[in-house]
Amino acid sequence: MAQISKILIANRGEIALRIMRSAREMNIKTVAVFSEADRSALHVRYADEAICIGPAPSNQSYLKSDKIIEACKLTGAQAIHPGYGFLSENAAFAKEVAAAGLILIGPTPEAMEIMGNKLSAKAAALTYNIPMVPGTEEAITDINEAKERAVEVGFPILIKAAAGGGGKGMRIVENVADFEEQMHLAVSEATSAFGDGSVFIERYVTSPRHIEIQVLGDTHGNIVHLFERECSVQRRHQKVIEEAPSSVLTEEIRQAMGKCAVDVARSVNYVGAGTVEFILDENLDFFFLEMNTRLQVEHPVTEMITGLDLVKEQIKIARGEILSFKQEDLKISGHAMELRVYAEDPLNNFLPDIGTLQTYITPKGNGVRVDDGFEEGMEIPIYYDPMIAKLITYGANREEAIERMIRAIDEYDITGIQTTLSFGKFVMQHEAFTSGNFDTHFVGKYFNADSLKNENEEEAMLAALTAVLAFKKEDKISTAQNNEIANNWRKNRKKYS
Ligand code: MV4
Repeated sequence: MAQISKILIANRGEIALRIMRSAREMNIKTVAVFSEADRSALHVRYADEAICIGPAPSNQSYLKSDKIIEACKLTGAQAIHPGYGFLSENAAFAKEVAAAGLILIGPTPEAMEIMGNKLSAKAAALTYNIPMVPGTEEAITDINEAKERAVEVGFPILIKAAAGGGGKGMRIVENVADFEEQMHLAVSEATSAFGDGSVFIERYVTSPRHIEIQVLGDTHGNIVHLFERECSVQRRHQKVIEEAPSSVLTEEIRQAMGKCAVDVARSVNYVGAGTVEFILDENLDFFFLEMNTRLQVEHPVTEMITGLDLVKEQIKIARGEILSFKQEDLKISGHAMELRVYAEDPLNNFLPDIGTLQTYITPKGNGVRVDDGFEEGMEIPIYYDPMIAKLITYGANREEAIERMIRAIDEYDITGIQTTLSFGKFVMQHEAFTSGNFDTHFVGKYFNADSLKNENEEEAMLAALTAVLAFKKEDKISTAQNNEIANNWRKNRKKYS
């Protein structure tokens, strides 16, 4: 057993705060690291100690492994929690941490290396009978052989970079005539992007759903899965809405997918929290894609339906504890939905919208959780990922989780920057989403800026109407009258616009 009385959180924003809260509940001291741009950040104020590790740019601060390890030695932190992003899946960092005699709250460097390369991930998974998309299991070395295999597999196919991931380094090839040119482009792209030109091919599953399984492994060989999350509502490979459980999985598919996820984890003796990614086709057949060796952004929806605190589980595993539950002890209860709130303008192609939070009031009440790292008056720094919060709602069933999400979005009051809240409401109210009949093409298929313009116009007009009525102090009107006026406006809105 390892004694961990102080943890350094090598991250920032909402995830740093979220990790610190669990540590505090375990009476573990926390150390924040921060860049000069984050000097007044909430995670710095919340931690028991805080160390500035450099200038704003990530490669001069949050990615500086030597500074992070130095901060541990300076404060006496025995362990590091990397969060997600930054160094969380960096095997070299994991090795440096071990060499410094410190504990990384995460998997082994070996597991990170194997799963960080899509071909070695597939090779590991092949030691178990894991369903994979037909294609090649080795890097392409002979273009004519590859072309033959592509014809066998059937177009359209995907050319994927072995060192890629999360959608980076993927090319769709519609027919054999385009194959050679696309292959050369894919290899040169992978070489320049990842320093590794290895590519492989797979049949392109054209309208998949993106389903991932959370796994937990301890240092005694116990591995369990904590059911699935559905992450199909994505924009250019950036997840925007995640939910647990999925609206389409049957109990049978859930068990089969869960077993595959545990087998993939076992193939690398996985320790800690990890996520095994699958795609599900229209026939509800699923295929292994890749494994993420970190705690993911969307882990809260799994926490809500299982009642577990995944960060506490990670810390217990890092201390050498045995998982306190077996697979049969784990059950799904209720339904959880997460909306990532980005400082991006959905009316301007989701471009980052930097600025100051003039107003920042979070929704509250039954079944609402907000994981965020900002408060009113703070500036959104330009240096980092523009996600400012995760809005999570929980209900007895999917309908209630959706209703709560809509109510919470309406209550969330942010001014000074544009956010993806209105986009989230659009999704929650769209029939394809509410019916569960959607896939990874949802955003491309159903969303455009006009979808929000009407909504925004209506809200602006209602705000103006309400202001006029409120201004005419002598007209004491009831809510019912106000609603009637608003409804009339809605019905006759063409006269106003
Ligand atoms: C695929 C696929 C369809 N067919 N592989 C996306 C990132 C990484 N997790 C792997 N991904 C996919 N791999 C085959 N053979 C569909 C996805 C995919 C996706 C692809 C394009 C646009 C959005 C997507 C969202 C999730 C998954």
